[in-house]
Amino acid sequence: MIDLYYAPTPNGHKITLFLEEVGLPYRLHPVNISAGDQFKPEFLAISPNNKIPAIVDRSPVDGGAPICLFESGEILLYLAEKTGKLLSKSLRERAATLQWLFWQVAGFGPMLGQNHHFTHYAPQPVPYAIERYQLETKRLYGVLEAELQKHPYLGGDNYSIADIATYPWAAAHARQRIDLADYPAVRNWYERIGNRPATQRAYQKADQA
Ligand SMILES: N[C@@H](CCC(=O)N[C@@H](CS)C(=O)NCC(=O)O)C(=O)O
Repeated sequence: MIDLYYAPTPNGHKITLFLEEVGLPYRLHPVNISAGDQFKPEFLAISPNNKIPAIVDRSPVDGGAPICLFESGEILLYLAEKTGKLLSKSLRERAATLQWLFWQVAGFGPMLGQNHHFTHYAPQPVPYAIERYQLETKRLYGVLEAELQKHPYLGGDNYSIADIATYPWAAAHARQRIDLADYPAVRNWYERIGNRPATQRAYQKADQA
C-alpha cells in the first residue's frame, strides 16, 4: 500500500497519474498547503522540504521497513522501478526517459511555477519577472514541441514517467499565457494523454480531494 500525501496541484497530479495508470493500491492524504499543513511536524517527518507530493511505501520490495520519499521525480522513478512499468529497461530508452524527466523537474516545472507566481500571485506586478518567465515558458514549450515533432512521447515511442511528469504542467497552459495552437505536436500529445482513462481518473481524484 502506498500512502500519498497530496494536493491537487501539478506536482500532486504526477503521482495520481502514475498510480492510476499502473493500478497500484494507494490511500490519498490531502495536505492543505494554503492552510500551512505542509509545516506540521508529522508531515515534515515524511517531507522535510515542506512540499507535496510525498509517499510512504508500506510494502517495499525488499520486505523491510516503510520507505518515505519526497520530490516528485524520485517518487516517479521509485514507483516505476517498483512496478516495472512506465520506464523501459532498455538502456537507450531508459536514458532518454530519465533525461526528459530531469528536464521537467529541473526546468519545465520550476520555470512555469515562477510564471504562475509572477503572472497570478505576486503581491505587486513585477513586469521584468513576468516577461522573463513568460519568455522562458515559451522557450520550453518550443523545446517540447521539437521533441514531440520527432516522437509520439517524450524520449521515444512509449508513454512513460517523463510524460506523466510533464503533462500536469502543460495542462495549466492557459494560466501560463500559452496557446497550444502555436504548438501543434504538444497539443496532439496533450489530447492523447488527456483521453487516457487513467488520466481522467486521476483528475477526478483531484476534484474529490
Ligand atoms: N521539486 C518539488 C516541488 C514540489 C512543490 O513545489 N510542491 C508545491 C505544490 S505544487 C508545494 O507543496 N508547495 C508548498 C510550499 O512551498 O510551502 C517536487 O517536484 O516534488
